[in-house]
Amino acid sequence: MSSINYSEKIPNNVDLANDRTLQRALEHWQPQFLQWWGEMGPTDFEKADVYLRTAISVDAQGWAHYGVTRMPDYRWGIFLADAVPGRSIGFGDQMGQPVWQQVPGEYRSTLRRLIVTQGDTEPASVEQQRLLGHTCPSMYDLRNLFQINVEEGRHLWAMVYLLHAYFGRDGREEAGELLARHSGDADKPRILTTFNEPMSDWLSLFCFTYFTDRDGKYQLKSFAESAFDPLSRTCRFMLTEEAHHMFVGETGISRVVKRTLEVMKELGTDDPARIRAHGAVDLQTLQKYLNFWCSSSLDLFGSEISSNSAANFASGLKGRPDETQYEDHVLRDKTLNVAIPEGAQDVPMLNALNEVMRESYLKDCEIGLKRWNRMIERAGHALRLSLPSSRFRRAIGAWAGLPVDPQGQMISKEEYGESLPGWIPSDADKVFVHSLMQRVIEPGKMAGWIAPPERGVNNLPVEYEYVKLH
Ligand code: BYC
Repeated sequence: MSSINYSEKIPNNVDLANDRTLQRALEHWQPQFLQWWGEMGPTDFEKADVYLRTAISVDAQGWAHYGVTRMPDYRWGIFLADAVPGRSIGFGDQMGQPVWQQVPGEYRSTLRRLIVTQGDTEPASVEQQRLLGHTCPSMYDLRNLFQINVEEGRHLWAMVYLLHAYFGRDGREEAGELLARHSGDADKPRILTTFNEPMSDWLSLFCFTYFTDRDGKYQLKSFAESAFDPLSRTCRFMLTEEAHHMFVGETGISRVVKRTLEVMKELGTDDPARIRAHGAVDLQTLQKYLNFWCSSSLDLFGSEISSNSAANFASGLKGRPDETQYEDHVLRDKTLNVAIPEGAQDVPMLNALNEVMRESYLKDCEIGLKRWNRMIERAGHALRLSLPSSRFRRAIGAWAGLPVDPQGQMISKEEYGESLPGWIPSDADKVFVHSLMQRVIEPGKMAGWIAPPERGVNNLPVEYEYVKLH
């Protein structure tokens, strides 16, 4: 087995060089990871030289290095944010006690499951996006896709580090399983539904990075509060990279809206058929993609009423994002009025925390919507993009499988069945969107359905050759 030079090959701040047991475990896992990357990562770009950022430290001023590298040679590092001296548990029944540097036996299997679920999403998203390089709308976008892919790979490393370092043999087995499940696989699918959805066009990628990566932000923020300190520190650092993924989503959709508005102005029409014929995405089609990925991502918060959420909070495993913003961190006496199909119910707050998180997530999602709608309004059009109701098209929780329209109204099953193809991308919509996905790789050039970005990467011009294809 090849040995790894830890100071060069795997940048880290966890003193890997001095932990022989962990080194051996990771030495065993690393070739499996590289094999997985070769088989399931971005297809056909192994030899491309890509301008990528690599995490090299946790220093807020200079945590990343930018340079040209081939993706299989990317240095997937292991970084924990700096320890907070004297950190104590910030919520739940053990509030005020010192945080844990090891996993307490009684929480071992729950914590492992949470870490595995988090870890599972990272390679899943790389698998979902593996073919998109072939249809990139520009070289700038191609580079951003690869940046996201290698960083999701690093986030997998982050979770695998925790499994190897703190969960012994079962942790090592779970780390192996993270590479054995595959997105959309009939026998061994990824754990959460959204991560089994096919992603075969860039409009889906932008919606996914807008909505699904934002769930990532919320889940990582809630782990950043965890009493298990290594998890908290890992997730705090992962959030630094996550911001770029959401940026790709938000600016990607903004650029689509901008281009569509240009075409509408050029043609003097808001007729979707004419906009499509001109090679742009009509806003009605964009709305359907927003409906699809937003509703799918809403499921990722779990059930409205959940005993898991209550137990995870009470035991200190998983807090609320930015826990310090709240006054009550124990929540034993609070209730929340939760709307379920049977009517509104007062639910113990501890059991309603998934819903609390989903609601604040939706508020965060609204920010982009406001921006896009301002662009549409300024261009003089009446249409407004919107988020679907959190009851629409749910597969998890109290509203799962119920016929609810995007405004949140319960309708008949028949009406729902007939209307759904008009609310989410139909087969015909997908065929149309796919027809736009023609690869553009001349530096600085953009596909006709998307406007150029406002600026390039790391102060480089938009026309920079971000990916050198050989
Ligand atoms: N699909 O009490 P419930 C990211 C399961 S994204 C399938 O309702 P709970 C990223 C659940 O596992 C962030 N199954 O919910 C983004 C449970 O199963 P068991 C990922 C689901 O447990 C883009 C049962 O239903 N991180 O990082 O309170 C690119 C009842 O659960 C789903 C995490 O998710 C679903 N949508 O909360 C790359 C954090 N929802 O145990 C990366 C870790 C629920 O009965 N995970 N189920 O067999 C968690 O914190 C929790 O597991 C969940 C669910 C929030 C997902």
